[in-house]
Amino acid sequence: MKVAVVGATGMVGEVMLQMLADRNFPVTELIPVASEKSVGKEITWKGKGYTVVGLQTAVDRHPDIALFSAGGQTSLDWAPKFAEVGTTVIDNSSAWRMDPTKKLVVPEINAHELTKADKIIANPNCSTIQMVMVLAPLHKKYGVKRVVVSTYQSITGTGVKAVQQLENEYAGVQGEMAYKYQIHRNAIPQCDVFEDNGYTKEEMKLTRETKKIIGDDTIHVTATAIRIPVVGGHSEALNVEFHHPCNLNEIREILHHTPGVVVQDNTDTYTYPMPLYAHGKDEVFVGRIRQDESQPNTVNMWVVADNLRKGAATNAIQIAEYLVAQGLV
Ligand code: 11C
Repeated sequence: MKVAVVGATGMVGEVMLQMLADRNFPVTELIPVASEKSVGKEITWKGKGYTVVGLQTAVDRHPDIALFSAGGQTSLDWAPKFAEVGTTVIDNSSAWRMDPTKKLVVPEINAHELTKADKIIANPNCSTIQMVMVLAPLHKKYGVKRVVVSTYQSITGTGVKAVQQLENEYAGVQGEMAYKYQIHRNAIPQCDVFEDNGYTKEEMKLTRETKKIIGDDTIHVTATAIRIPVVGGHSEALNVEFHHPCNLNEIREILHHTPGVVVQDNTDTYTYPMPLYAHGKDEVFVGRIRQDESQPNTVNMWVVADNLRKGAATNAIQIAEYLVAQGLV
C-alpha cells in the first residue's frame, strides 16, 4: 500500500508512523505530509530517511490510503482532493464525523458498514472511542438508556503546545500557554471551545458521536469534560443506566470477552485502570464496576485508554487494516 500520513510531524502523526511500523502495516511507499512550514524536514521511519512533502505533492502521488491528522480545516480542504484521485482518507479530525454521508468508525463496533465507496472515513474523538468500546457490547445485552460521563483528559489531547506548557510550569519558566490557565496542580473544566448550549465541543462530541457509532439515536449521553495534568491517557467515570436488569459478574464477563477491552477490576488487590499504565498501550481498560445503589439497572465504571493510541492512531490504523483485509482499497 502507498500510504500518506498527513500531519506526520504532529503528535498523533508521529504515533501513526510508529503504529504503522509496530503493526507491520503493508506499506510499500510512505509519504509523510505536513504543512508548508515542515515541508523539506527529514523524518526517519523503519531506519530509513524520508523528506516531508506538501499536500499537493502527496495528492499527485495518488496514495492508496491517506491517514489525516492535521486539523479540521486541512481535512475539509484536502480530503476531497485525495478522494478524487482514488485515495481512501481516514480522517482523525472532527471535520466529517457528523456528516451523514460519512461513516464514523470504531472497527470493533461498526467496521462492517464500510464499503469500497467510502473514500472519506471519519475516526471518532478519543474520549468517545474509549467510552463506546465499553458501551457497545453492553448495549447489545441490556440496552443503554442514559450515560452520565465525566472525563479526566490528558494534555496530549491538546497537542505538543500543552505538553510544553506543563513542562514549563514544572520548571517554573514562562512560556507560551496552550490553556487559558495554569494546568500544573489544576483541573480545567473546559476541553475545546464552548457551544451555544453552554457545553464544550468535547462534551457534545461524546453525546453526538456515541449515537452515530452505536447506531442508536435513543441513547442519552450527558458529559462533563475536564483537563487534568496527566500525560498517559484519558480517564472517564461512567454512570450507565440500562433498559434491562444487569448483573455485575455478567458485565465483567461480557467485557472480558470484548476484543480490545481489558477488565482490571479487583478491589481486594487494588486493581483498577490508571492512565500511567494505559500509556503506550492499544487496549481500553475498565474497572471499578459497581451497582449504582441510588437507582435500578444502573452501574458505575471507570474507563481508561491512551488517547493517542486507541483514541486516535491505533483506531485509524485498525480501520486501514480492515480495508486491506476486506479488499476495500
Ligand atoms: C482532547 N479529544 O483531548 C480532544 C483531542 O476531535 O479529535 C482530539 C480532538 C478531536 O482535547
